[in-house]
Amino acid sequence: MSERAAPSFLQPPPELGNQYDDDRVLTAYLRRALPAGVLVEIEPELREMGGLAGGELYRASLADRLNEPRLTRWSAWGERIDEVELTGVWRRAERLAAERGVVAVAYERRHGRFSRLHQFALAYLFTPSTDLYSCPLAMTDGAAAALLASGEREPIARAVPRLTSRDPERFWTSGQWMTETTGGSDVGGTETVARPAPDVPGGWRLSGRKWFTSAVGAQMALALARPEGNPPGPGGLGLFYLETRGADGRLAGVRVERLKDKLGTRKLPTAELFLDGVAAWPVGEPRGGVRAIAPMLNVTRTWNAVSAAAFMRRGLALARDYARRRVAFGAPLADQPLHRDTLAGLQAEFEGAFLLTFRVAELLGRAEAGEADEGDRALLRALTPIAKLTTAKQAVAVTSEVLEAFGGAGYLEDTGLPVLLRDAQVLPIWEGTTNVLALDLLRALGEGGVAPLAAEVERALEGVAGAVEAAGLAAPAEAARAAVRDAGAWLSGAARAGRDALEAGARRFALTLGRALELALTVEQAAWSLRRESDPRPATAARRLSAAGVDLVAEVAADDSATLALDQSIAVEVPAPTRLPSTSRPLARPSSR
Ligand code: MFK
Repeated sequence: MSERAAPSFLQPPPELGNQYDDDRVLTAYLRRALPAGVLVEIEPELREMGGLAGGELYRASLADRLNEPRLTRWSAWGERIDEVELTGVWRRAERLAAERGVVAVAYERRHGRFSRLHQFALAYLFTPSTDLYSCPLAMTDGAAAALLASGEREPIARAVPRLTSRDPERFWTSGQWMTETTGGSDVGGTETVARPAPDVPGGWRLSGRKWFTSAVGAQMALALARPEGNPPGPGGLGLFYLETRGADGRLAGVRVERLKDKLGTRKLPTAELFLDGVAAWPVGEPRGGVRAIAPMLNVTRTWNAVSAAAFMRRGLALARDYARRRVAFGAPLADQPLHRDTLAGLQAEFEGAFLLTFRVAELLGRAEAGEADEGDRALLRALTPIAKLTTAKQAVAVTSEVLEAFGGAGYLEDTGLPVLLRDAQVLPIWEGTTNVLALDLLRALGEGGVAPLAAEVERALEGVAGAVEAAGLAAPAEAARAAVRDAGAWLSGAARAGRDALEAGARRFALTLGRALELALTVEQAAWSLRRESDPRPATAARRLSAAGVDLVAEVAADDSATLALDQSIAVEVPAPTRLPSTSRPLARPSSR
């Protein structure tokens, strides 16, 4: 038997270190945002999670690459069982998440208003090495928040201690069952019916098909359904609490029709379910369900932004390490100007996304600790959709570039790189698309316009003057202010022009605000890092983010959009060409010499 000759060259693969210690952006931000005593207390947990994320969990997720959850619908003897077998990383992640309190920390509130920063820092480290186990955690966190906001004593007493437990044997995750064939965005079309059930004390039974539900392994779910006799549309929906399994541990009143065949997030058992009279209890009045589930949406959207920042950071950590190991044209990529320039642009996007996301976490923590004033609450409401939509788009763009930074290796499945892009692609879709979130921003701003966002930019830029002059930050600071001013002027004009004009420009408006806020928050961090730690790197990121462009507001006629989007020709009158006077000459003539 002939042996293959050993290759003359072997490329060392990228490696990860401790993902807490190596993350200059996370660690500097926490030093700025947390009281020193809080940081000293939580740092060992973060460091430990960073070690797992860069070591054991990362290796486990690479080794488990080809595994996917499996649905077995029938037993050998013909019984309908609908068993879903999870992957090894997921089983490990479930225990770890409970033990480390990746949800619980936010509700234990050991550090008052800083508890959300603590929790989301853990989640950010945990996410990129656990095959999207962050999805059920996001739902679990959101369900706990929605139940607590409802004030409904029974489901709170039954579920919240489990959703926030650190004991893996007691820990429950929650599903969020909204999407039906009529739409994941327009949930007002929900066809699932709720009927009072005399055999269920105080309860109802739900029947209908949920087309796309998060992780089917959950022990409970919050579901939207229409109580029989309620009017059509979103106003007629109720929010219901249900438990998925009976006392025997088997699914009760729920059939798993199939697992969805998705582009990415393939470790996540996203399922199509049939609710066959599952017992459920209303959360609040059996109407106004959209309003009742909104606290869940806002928490899961924050998780979405945390995941976006985490994926970008993971991609950059790998690409940066690889740039030092990969030699081409006689030099490591890290020493080549164009490669460095490319990575620098990505790093700036990541830094902006990170700071915007964690500003939302700060405000959420403040609100939950009862320390938010009216201005903070208005800002949190507006920043949540802004952060979700802006960071999700950045995550797709950045992970796509990260793959390119590896050349052909970035396109090969067994490097473990392509999954970064596939998984990131869900972020602009999950929990509200970019357009749905842009419209939500209009809803959130209401009559008040951009005032809370302009105030936030001023807050971030307050007191940075000396550092601004020193590090070339005046232009980025002014670009952030000008973009918010421009967005405000556009909003007033579009509001006068009518709803169509407002909606047509809503995405550009929202992304402008997202980029402007990222820039202002990056300048704020830059000034602090310069003054307190003599670190010029965040200032470089601010200048770079500014150079990449902030203001996307543009005057686009709604008719033009309709024409281009649908490629429809509309009759236009074109004036006859004006004849050039006979004396005029062509602008450029080939030289006769
Ligand atoms: C690791 C990553 C984590 C992520 C994993 C996720 C996996 C899960 C997979 C999925 O489930 S994806 C599907 C997710 N679907 C959505 O996120 C829904 C997207 N659609 C929307 O968000 C629409 O804007 C919405 C359904 C809310 C529109 O519904 P309506 O009923 O037409 O809205 P309406 O009437 O304006 O609002 C009803 C009430 O809710 C109003 O309050 P009032 O009744 O007091 O006036 C609104 O102000 C309130 N509301 C709506 N959105 C809100 C909100 N309140 C606070 N925050 C919000 N975000």
